[in-house]
Amino acid sequence: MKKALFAVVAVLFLVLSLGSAFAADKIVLRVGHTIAPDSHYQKGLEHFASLLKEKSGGQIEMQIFHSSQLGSERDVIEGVSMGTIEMTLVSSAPLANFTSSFLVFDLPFIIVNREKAYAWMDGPQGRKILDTLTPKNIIGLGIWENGFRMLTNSQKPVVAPEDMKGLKIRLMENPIHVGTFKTLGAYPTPMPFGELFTALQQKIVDGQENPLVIIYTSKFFEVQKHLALTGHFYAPAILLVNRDFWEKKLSDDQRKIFQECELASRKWERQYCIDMEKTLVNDLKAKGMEVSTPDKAKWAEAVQPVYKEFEGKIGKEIIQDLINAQK
Ligand code: EAX
Repeated sequence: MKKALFAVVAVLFLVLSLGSAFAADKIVLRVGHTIAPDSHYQKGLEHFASLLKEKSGGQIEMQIFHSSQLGSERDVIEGVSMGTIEMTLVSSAPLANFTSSFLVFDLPFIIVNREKAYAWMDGPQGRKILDTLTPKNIIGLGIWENGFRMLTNSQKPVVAPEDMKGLKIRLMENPIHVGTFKTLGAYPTPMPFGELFTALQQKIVDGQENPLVIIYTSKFFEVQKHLALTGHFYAPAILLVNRDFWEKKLSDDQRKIFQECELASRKWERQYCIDMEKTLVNDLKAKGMEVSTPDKAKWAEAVQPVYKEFEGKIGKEIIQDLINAQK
């Protein structure tokens, strides 16, 4: 009897100590983003978190912080670089402050074929661009999607490029975006996303530009009447991880699991964006927005000088390569 009791206690002890050993091994990472809790970023990251949990047998736990809780995009990029945050998903545009290699994506109307552009971003060219972050202590895991950016404003319907003259437009902090809107005769006002809704509400700016999914989930329709389906920039979303976390905290097996889950989630998130877009124009109309469909060819022509202005900084070859890859 005593022996049996001893055996039970011994087994219990073993189970408990193994359990706490596993608990000690458990890896928790925080990921911060600036967009709404029902956005494509949040959904994609939630998908990623649940895959990671499942494939790692519960060893890797990802905690997601939406709505700029961990700071603006500039803040979270710096946080990942310094290791105060493990991961973030951000538009490529604010990365211009850290490396010039992402600038090619900021050129207006450069992305014309989503599928082919995905292949280019997922291939060696995309990898080369992502790897320019390594010296900044950042690992670029993959290129997800924010989306084609559309223009909204509170003043008037926008159809022709000339309609932009004199409008004060909030932009991300990016020299090509600013240059593009200057070329159109607008007043560009760079500002972090977290301040945008209030700025629109208080009419500090007349308008802004973002993908439909953000216009909808951030409720910009409450403070913006006019929506123009310009699709003038394509914003890739870059998944960034702190390099020390990546190289020192994760085992080889865990890194492999991480990469597999990331690839699956990237595809899932891109498809989610494409699916959402199908209904969003109607959803925004139902919320009271008036929608115009500008002639993109005219807009592309109007912003041509931007290519000349920035091609030296970006590199003619890479611009041509991205264009050719979509033919
Ligand atoms: O990365 O700031 C913006 O307008 C972006 O679209 C947003 O931060 C998502």
